[in-house]
Amino acid sequence: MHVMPMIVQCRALRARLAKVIFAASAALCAVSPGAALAETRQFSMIIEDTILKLVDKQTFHVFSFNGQSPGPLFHVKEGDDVEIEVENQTTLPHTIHWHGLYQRGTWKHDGVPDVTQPAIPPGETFTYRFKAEPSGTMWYHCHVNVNEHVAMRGMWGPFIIDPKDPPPVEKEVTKDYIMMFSSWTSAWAKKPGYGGVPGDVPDFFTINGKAYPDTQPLRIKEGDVVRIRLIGAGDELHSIHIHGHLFEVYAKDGRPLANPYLADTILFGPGERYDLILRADNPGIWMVHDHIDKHTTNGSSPMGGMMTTIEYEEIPVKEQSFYKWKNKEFVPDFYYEESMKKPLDMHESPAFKGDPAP
Ligand SMILES: [Cu+2]
Repeated sequence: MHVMPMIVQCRALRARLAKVIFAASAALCAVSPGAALAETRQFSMIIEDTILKLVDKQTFHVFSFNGQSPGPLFHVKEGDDVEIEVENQTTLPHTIHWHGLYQRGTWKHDGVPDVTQPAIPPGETFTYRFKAEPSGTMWYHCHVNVNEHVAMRGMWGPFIIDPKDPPPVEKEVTKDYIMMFSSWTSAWAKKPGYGGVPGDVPDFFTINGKAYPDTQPLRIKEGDVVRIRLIGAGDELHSIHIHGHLFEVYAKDGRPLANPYLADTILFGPGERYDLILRADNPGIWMVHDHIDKHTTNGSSPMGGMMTTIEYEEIPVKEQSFYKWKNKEFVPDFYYEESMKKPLDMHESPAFKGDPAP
């Protein structure tokens, strides 16, 4: 009964101690400008059985990271040495693959069972060590039974690596959002260890683990330079359309494009990432949605799934009598936008926490 909280406390203490050491080393670095020393960053993550609410009454048994799905944000700098201790408290084996990272000289930390390591058995811990490179929008996910663990057990999270020398447009960004897309087959919701097989009919579709109307608006203001990082974390194609604007398709899989282009709709598939730059110049309330129409349903009900809005501060939302979200309770950090403003670290978000599975 008391063993688990003690382990957690120990971990928290260790993490805090590590932070103090790193803060001290960072201060030392600050007195030698130009040294540009890579930092070592240590984190820990526990994989747990968790019940996540997708929307309304639809819950799903997931394997969460520190109780949340999507998992915590890892936000580090290019060249940092990263150590992540992963403890498996579920009854099934898992690994973590750091999608997009080079793993030069550390291929045994790429997180693929039976290819780069044995899977982490229930009750055991594995520490991943690698250099944060290349820069850009990366992500992490389990690589055991990906058809189930990634496709419908919520085992993914964002891994953002800031470039050492950011291009000018990145310095202009005022709001930075992360959107992870995934689909779910409710027939398997209560059957961990099963599912993700041919014949599945996905019937719930989420952005950051929630389906409309339980998603959140992107709150911006005129003049904002908005970066939106789209991550195909699930098993389907998506065709995301943003109303009222053209955005610049800025980066693909973390790499800035040689020839960025303007668009209002972007198609991407499982595993892909696109970074969009949107200049906020058209105050209003604007729809953002997947144009693959079945992805905007919840079960058999229309007007759900992968939909959200952009709300400009200039528009008094509560006065729009027709607006579905006029009285919505706003949950910040739903797109990691608050965490992205904080110092480099691992950031958890209450917005993504579920309940412990019985
Ligand atoms: Cu797994």
